[in-house]
Amino acid sequence: VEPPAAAAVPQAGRDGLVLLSRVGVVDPSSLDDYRAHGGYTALRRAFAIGAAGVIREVTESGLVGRGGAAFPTGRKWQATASQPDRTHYLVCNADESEPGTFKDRVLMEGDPYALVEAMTVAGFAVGARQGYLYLRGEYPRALARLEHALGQARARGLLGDDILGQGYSFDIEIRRGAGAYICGEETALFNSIEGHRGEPRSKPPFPVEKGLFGRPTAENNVETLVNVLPVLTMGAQAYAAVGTGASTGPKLFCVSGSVDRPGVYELPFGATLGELLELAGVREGLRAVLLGGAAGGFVRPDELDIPLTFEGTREAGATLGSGVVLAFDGTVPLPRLLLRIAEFFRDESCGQCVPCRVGTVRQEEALHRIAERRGAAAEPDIALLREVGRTMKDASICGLGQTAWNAVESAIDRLGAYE
Ligand code: L3W
Ligand code: SF4
Repeated sequence: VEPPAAAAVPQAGRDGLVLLSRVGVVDPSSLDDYRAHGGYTALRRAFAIGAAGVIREVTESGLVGRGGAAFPTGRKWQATASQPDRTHYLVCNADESEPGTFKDRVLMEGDPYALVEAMTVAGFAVGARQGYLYLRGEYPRALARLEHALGQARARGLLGDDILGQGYSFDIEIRRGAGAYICGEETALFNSIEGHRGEPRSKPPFPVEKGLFGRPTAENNVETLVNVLPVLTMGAQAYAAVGTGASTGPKLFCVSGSVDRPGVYELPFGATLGELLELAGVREGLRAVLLGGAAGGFVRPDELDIPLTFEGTREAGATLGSGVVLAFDGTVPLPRLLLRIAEFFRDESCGQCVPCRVGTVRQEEALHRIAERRGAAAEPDIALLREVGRTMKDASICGLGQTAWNAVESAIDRLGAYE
């Protein structure tokens, strides 16, 4: 399903928008227009305060990763920058593939120069001369706009040797994914760039120490990188004043399903799930909300006061993930939906480790059996699902296997899916 074009993204109003402030306003093909809307102010500030100054600001801003795991960005950059190896890399993870996620697409299509500028700032901070942008293969419009932006930036001395005469050289290469969800896992992505099978590596060592081509690498999600621009232009303190103490700054949410106005919404961390759904025009008869995508979990309609923060969702036993909010009304058959999620994980498992390769198959088989029996005598299969789910969570190598049972578990425990 095509997500809405950038210009058509419904928003609560432009006032107060930070990450989406230029989307639908700026001409995404024009570097001059980008500059006229505040572009390249952050890079100039980065050069003025130096790499250590940038890392200090990012650390003090409280910015954490927006790909789902919420790791502190300043800590990741500091750890990469401080590695003795002389070659460092910066990688942007733009392989946006979590079902229900389309925020990075909107940013890349609507404001491509922002990502180019943010990657340049990040490369400068971590001491990289080369950056890679790993782009989801199914995003041709983002590809065209980013390629054009890279060409313009090179032609105007904003990429390449001696950027802005500051003695820093950096360039960005785009690599396209080929449709595998697992290549969004950070180390599978390295393998893919290196020309190997897209299989995750065991961690540690973490990428900050041994990443792309075995070198220290900072890998960040698109939205995380774009947040660095307001951190530098607003200053760390002003940025940290947005949101809550533990989840600072603005956040993009991808709202879809049984709502009248699906799209990407920007809100400060701390708004409730109910407030967000209200903005999107939630329909009558809401049955469940899938929060965090297929790797996340379901919440009930009586839980809409959950604050949309990392700590708030954790306390509620849910997960914010990358910001997916999928609403389902009573017309959606829950067993069929769970089967679709299970099929997805079985299909996308890379097959490298047994708990996930076998577990995702067993999970799907059990859900099929339950669906065929239409609820009768589901207990033995639910017990099997729990055992398989626990094994996948505890023993899988990467996040795919570790989260493949989350949605099914929450549907059973929170929604009473098979009662
Ligand atoms: C240095 C340490 N670095 C951790 C780094 C690590 C990585 C980041 C997070 O993602 C999430 C899941 C779902 N020294 C470190 C360190 N790091 N300890 O921090 O690491 P980790 O391992 O906690 O998580 P992860 O495997 O990178 C798991 C989400 O990803 N997910 C899918 C997301 C899909 C999208 C999308 O389509 N755009 O984001 C599936 O599981 O929410 O929480 O960089 O190296 N000691
Ligand atoms: Fe591959 Fe699944 Fe193991 Fe991850 S958990 S390495 S996707 S088999």
